[in-house]
Amino acid sequence: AAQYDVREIEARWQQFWEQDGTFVVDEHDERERRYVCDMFPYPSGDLHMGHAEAFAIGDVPARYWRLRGYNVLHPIGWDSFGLPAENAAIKNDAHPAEWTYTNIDTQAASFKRYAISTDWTRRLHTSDPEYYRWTQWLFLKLYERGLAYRQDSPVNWCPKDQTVLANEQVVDGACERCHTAVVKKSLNQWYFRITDYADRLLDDMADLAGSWPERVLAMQRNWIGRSQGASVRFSIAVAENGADVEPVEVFTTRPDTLYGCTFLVVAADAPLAADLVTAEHAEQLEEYRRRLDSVSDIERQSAEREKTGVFLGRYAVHPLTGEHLPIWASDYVLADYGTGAVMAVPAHDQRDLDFALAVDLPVRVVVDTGEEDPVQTGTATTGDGVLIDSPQWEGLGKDEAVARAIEVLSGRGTGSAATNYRLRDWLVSRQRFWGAPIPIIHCQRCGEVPVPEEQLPVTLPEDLRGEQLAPKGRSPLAAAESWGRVDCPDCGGWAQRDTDTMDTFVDSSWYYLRYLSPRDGEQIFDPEAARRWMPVDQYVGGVEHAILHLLYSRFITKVLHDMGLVSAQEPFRALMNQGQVLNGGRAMSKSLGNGVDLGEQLEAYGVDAVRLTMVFASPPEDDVDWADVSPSGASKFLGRAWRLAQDVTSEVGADPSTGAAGLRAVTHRTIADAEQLLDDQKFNVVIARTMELVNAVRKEIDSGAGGADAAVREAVEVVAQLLSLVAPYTAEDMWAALGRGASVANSAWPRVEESLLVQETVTAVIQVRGKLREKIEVPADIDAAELERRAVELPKIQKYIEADGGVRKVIVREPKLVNVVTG
Ligand code: ANZ
Ligand code: ZN
Repeated sequence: AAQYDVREIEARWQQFWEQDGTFVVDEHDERERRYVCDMFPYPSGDLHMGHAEAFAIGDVPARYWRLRGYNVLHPIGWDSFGLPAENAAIKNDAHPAEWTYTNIDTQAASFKRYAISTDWTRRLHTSDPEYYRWTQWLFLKLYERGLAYRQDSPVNWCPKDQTVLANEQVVDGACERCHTAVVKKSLNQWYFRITDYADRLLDDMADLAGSWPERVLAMQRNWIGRSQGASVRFSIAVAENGADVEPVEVFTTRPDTLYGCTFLVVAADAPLAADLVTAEHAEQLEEYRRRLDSVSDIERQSAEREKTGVFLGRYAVHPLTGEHLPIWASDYVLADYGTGAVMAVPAHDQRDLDFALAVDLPVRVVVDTGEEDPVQTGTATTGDGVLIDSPQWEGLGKDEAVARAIEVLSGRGTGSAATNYRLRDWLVSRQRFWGAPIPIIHCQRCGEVPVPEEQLPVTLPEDLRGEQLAPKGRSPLAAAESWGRVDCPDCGGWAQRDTDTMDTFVDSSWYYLRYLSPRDGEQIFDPEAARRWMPVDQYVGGVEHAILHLLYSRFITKVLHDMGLVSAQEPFRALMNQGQVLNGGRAMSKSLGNGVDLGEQLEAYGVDAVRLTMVFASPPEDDVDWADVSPSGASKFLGRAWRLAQDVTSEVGADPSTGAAGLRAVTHRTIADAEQLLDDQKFNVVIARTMELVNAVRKEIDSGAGGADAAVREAVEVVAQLLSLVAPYTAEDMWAALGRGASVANSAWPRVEESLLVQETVTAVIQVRGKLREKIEVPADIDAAELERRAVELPKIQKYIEADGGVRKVIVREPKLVNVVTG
């Protein structure tokens, strides 16, 4: 008998799909479209188990929709700019492109073997000049619209590595890599004005509810952090020397507690603190600020951190009572949130209370919450209650009091309703080499001048390598003097290219649009194609991108929408976060030594078995523990399925209604359930049901009419189609063995014969006055009302009821008993 030879099958079908162009999209195909997009990989080494899981999962909807008759786009590309390539180049005295494109080739070969249903003609790499040309074009469009700007801002700086560090790279005030104390340094940086889109980014999430994981939406909501409240202006009491100081604005979510404000606190590191401090206190502030440089924002806001601060020697005037309130500086107030200043209400805000108790400032209760006195307990009373000792809004609850306070303040011109966001503008410049150069020219005479569009792309110099790329306090591009020196596009005078490159999150914020016309030399993407394909119907990727990548992509899509280039307001209609692949209950890591090599798994069990194992292990969003699964079991199952196709002897097109009715019922119930399960993304259960069907067919072949039964053919064809979603090699080979040719991937999803979906029934007993009078067959899931209706309507029961003097009461115990009480 024929053998299930995985290696031979893989080689044969991989070649077939490539030559056949099975997954190449026909743009003229006017069937309804579906766009499935996987978060594209970063080319670090070969594919790993995490890729194997994510791409196996993403391929299920792509292949399913293809079978359902949609014109499906499922592209692939590489997110190929970024630091690892640069570090490898420094170490190996090479150019980052060498490492990058070698790894891409390796991964591409693995992807082809892994048999993802991808249109390879659309492949892209963000580090190709023909791609980053458009990343630069996008930058220029944002610049034109006032959405890209430059500003001096404090950044974390490692003096040893001579580079900017992200907040996450600062650990206990030191560089995560070399443990040198990190300093704050002011650098001129490029930003994208994503804060202009904060409201839209928040409000449009309503359309994503239900089709994005709720936790991702919650994380985005929290990151944007919109709070509603008031801004309140405090004038500054005139000092003895008569110096006039600007009023201080604060943002508060609780203007109702204004009468409880007993002091003001400003961020010690904000310019405001330096503006406010009097000469006598200046030195203390300076000393306090020096200590602050090495503390992260996260530590500063931690509730556990001991509260410290310095008095600035100045007083604010309470806008309603005229009382003089001392102004302090502290590190628990952040410089870049709100206005960098707070009205402290120690009775009702814990951090303010901790501070008041630490430096001995008064506490005034203005909300009666029924809780104990905050000074006694050390716990601020934050619960809901009734406002007290607050003349204009005494007796009101919180929401009414907030509204009333805003009204009063507005009336006096000392405050107004205000909205504040946690979201900051997006810092996009990097002093690194392997990224898209920022397409701006700095001219001595004209200032910032955009590179004219026809001069794009501004390509990276090819002659820098090794040590020349190492960070030296400025971008490595600054060392490429001949590259940087240009004539000003405006005045022709002496000018210099911007030497920073863009954050790689810019590259990945729009790649799903480039897939639509990846070779377009005239425009960033074809707006007509975007009209046809956008938004992406199913986006698949890890939850580690829940905030930044998704937020940036949503932002850029909205900008492109505003430019009239894409009608969609949101890039991704539905999002699926696959779980992680663990080994022994823990993430795979070098230090634990529990890594599993994908290549070895594929060698040992074959592609289909690994893919099937990934999908079968759990629902897509759950983790897969490789220590708990059985790829060898998967491989045996696939062999069993494959042999069914070898055993079918009936003709193609044989009428299944002539075959075994029992098997047909199983087949059609399986198809109907699979449709539902696929819609609900319970892919693992689809596989379980396929296994049951395989068992049923085997039993039929071995005990019934054997492989000649037309119902057996029908069932095995369905098995091949279901398996094609996760085990494409085996499925194609079965389909061919069944005489159906190629390709199962483009066959038509089987139609369910409703008449074969026999419902499960039970026998219900009907009594009149406790005596058994009738039995009927009813669906097992019938409800009480329906069962009563069917019972009472029966002519025989009607007769008994009439004879007994009518219905007094009906007792129903669905689905099995109805008792009619008469008389
Ligand atoms: C008075 C008050 C009374 C406050 C009260 C709270 C409770 P969210 O909701 O996160 O926006 N705040 C304002 N700016 C701040 C800054 N730069 N650093 C640290 N804290 C700041 O928080 C808004 C509240 O956080 C504001 O409302 C302010 O304290 C504080 F019973 O004002 B509140
Ligand atoms: Zn100029």
